[in-house]
Amino acid sequence: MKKVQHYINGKFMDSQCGEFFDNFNPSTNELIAKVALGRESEVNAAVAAARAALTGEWGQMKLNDRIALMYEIANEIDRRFDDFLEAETLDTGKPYSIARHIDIPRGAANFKVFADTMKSVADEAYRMDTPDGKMAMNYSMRKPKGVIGVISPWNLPLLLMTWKVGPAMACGNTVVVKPSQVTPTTTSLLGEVMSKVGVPAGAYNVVQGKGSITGNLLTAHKDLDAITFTGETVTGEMIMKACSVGVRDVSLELGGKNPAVVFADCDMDKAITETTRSCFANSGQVCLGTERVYVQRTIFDEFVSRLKESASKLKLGIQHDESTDIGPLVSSSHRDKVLDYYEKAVAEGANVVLGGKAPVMPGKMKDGYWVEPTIWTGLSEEATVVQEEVFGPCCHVQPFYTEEEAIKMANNSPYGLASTIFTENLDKAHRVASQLDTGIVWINSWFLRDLRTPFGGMKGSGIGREGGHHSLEFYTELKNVCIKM
Ligand code: 6OD
Repeated sequence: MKKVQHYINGKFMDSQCGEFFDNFNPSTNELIAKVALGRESEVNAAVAAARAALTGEWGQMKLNDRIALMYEIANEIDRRFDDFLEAETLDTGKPYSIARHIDIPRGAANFKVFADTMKSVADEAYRMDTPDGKMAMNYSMRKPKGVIGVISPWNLPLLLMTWKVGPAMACGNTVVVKPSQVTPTTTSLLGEVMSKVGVPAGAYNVVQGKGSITGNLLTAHKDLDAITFTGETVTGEMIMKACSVGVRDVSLELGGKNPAVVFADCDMDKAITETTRSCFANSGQVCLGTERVYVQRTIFDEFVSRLKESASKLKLGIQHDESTDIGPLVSSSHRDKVLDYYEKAVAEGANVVLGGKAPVMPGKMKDGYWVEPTIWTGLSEEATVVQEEVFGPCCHVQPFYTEEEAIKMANNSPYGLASTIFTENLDKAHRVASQLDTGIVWINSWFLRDLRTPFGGMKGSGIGREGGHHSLEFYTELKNVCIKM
C-alpha cells in the first residue's frame, strides 16, 4: 500500500507515534494510500526546521540564486508532470482533462510568476528637508516575514498550495504546509522536487494530518510568523482568532456564493459556455464557481433551457477516461453535505430543472462520491441554497427585469469573492462591474487568470489580496530606513 509521509527538514518520514490514516479514491471509494498523521512532535520539528533555515543556507542565499531555484522547481514540476497528474487526479477524482490544463501547469506557473515578480521589486525613497536646514533620505526595504504556516484545501490541491508556497519562498520565507487530509499526495511529491533541485533543508516542510489535530496544532504554534489559509469561512474565522494570539498576520481566501449576471444583450453562446464551466467545472468545487445565476427576464426561458441542454451533455466518469468532463465530489462527507443541500432546495420549493440526486454509476464507480449536475429555478432569494455556499455542481437561476435589480440581488450575499457579467454592451459591463461587491469580476468569461493581478475577496470571502506584487504585502515586512545627511 502506498504511504504518504511528512517532509521535514529535507527528509521524508513517518510520524513518531507511527499513526496513519486512510486515503480513498473518490471515484470508487477504494483505499489508495496510508497517510502519516502528524501530531505535536512533527509540527514542532517542522516549525523548528523552518525557523533554523531562516538563518541557515536558505536564509543566506542571494536573491538571484533563490530566483534561479524557483525556476528550477517549476521546471522540475514540468518534468514530473505525469506523476503530479496521476497523484492529483487519484486524490481528487477530477478528470485528467481538467488537471492537465489547470492544476498541474499552475503548480509550475506559481513558482515562475513569483520568481519574475522578485526581479522587479522596487523600493520607495523620499528625500526630505529637516527642521535644522539639512536633508534626510528615507528608503524602504522588504524582509521575509519568517516562518509561514500554509493550510491548503482539497479542491485544487497543488494549484492552491503553490499559490501560497511560491510567493512565500520567492520572498525568502520558510514554510510549513498542512495540506487537506483528503488530498495529501502532491504536497509530499513537491518535497521530492525540492530535494531534487537542491532547496536547502528546512525551507519547505510538510506535515500531513487531519485539520482537527494537525491543523489545530499548527495554527496554535507560537513560532509561526503568519498563516495563510484557503478554505471554508468558518475555519477561516477560527484561524483568524488563533492568529490574534501573538498578533500574527493572516491571509484568508474563503468561500464564495458567486453571482453571474446575464443581460438580454449578451452573446448567448458565450454566456452558456462560460456559465456551464463556472457552475459545473471541477464538480462545482471551485471557490470562484457560480452558484447564483441572474438572467434578464426576456431571455430567461431560453437561457434555462440552453443551460440545461449544455449541462446534460457533461459526462461523469473516471479520471483517466479522456472523455470525462466531471468527476465525483472529493469525499463521502462532502457528498452527503451537497446532497443535504439538494434535498433542502426541494423542501424549500425549488423547481428541479436538471439533476438533483446521486446518480447510479456503473462498475467500480458505483461506490464513489457522485452527485448529478443540478439546476434549480423558482426559489426566493432567502432560500438556503441561494444564500449558503454548496460547493457542488449546482446553481439557482433567477430572472430579473432591470440592471438595478440584478445588482441588488447579486450583492445580497454574505460573500464577495467573484462574479461574472454577460453583455455585449461595454458601457453596461463597466458600470455593473464597478457596482458588484466582489473582489474579482469577469466579463464574458470565467477563471481567466493573470497571476500578476490582485486576487481575493470582500465580506465573508476573505481578507488580503495576493498575486504579483500584491503577495509581497503579506509575505514580507516593510521597513523604513531614515538617514539624516
Ligand atoms: O487562481 C487562483 O490563483 C486561485 N487562488 C484560485 C482559487 C480557487 C478556489 O477554489
